[in-house]
Amino acid sequence: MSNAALAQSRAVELDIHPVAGRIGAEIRGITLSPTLDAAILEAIQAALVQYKVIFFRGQTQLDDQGQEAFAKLLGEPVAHPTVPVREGTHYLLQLDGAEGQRANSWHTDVTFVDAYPKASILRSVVAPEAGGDTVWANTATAYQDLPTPLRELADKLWAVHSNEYDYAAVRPHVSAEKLEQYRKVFTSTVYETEHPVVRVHPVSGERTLLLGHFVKRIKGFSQPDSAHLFTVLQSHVTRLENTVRWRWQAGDVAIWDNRATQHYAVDDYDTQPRIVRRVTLAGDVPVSIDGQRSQTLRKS
Ligand SMILES: O=C(O)CCC(=O)C(=O)O
Ligand SMILES: [Fe+2]
Repeated sequence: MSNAALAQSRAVELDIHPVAGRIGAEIRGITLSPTLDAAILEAIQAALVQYKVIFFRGQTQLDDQGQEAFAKLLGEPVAHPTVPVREGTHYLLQLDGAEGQRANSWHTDVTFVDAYPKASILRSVVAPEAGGDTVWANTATAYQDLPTPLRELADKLWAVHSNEYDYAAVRPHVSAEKLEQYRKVFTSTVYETEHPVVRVHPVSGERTLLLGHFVKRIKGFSQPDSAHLFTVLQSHVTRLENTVRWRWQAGDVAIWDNRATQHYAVDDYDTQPRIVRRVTLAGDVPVSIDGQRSQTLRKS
């Protein structure tokens, strides 16, 4: 759907303030709750597809249960496939900086499974005074901006995504013991899934680049060629022109379209406390531009 059509389909007008030129908008004047009006929800869904990540400040009324109940209004919440949920909740994943849970590596959530989440809803519980921002990248504009020969190559590529990747490389400050503990839990089941590098967005019809740190290799290439190709394409995703950066306050909620973005949590807050909690919503199996569906190759 075009942006104009999306805007027209909105039943109510939201108070929307774009944060960056190509991705991200703050929505003001809304109190997120499990009883939010259907017309407002529809407008939020449309804004999410259009802006790809939307921000709501000051949602301190939400506790864990409130976040889970609100999430149900936007889709079907799903727990992480391997990491246990937070005690007393059904779907919540907590990321605590003090526990070394610092997602400072570009990724799309859970792409090692076929029907990976369509959206994530992240709530800041404790925010550093300064630092600990999160950055999102627009994988649709990244695709659109590729030079034609590279875009034509990307259109044909498939990549294998796995939850068995280089943990040490993305968590350099974590103790060896914590790292091993985390790796064991995260890979208690090992997944490998083949996705098209170019995915057609099921709602907007946009073509998006589907990459991020779960990519293990590009199909049909040697490991070194695979790594080079990945770097070239991934570097287009993370160009600053495609990004938006959010400076958190406790109570902020960010919701992103996980089918059209990657994100990175900046690890510059040292020992300051930082806690965020996430609920993800069930997604559908990606489809390539020629109509082929992603496939899980291994789950063991
Ligand atoms: O800590 C953050 O800001 C983001 C962490 C993350 O990658 C996620 O919640 O999916
Ligand atoms: Fe993430």
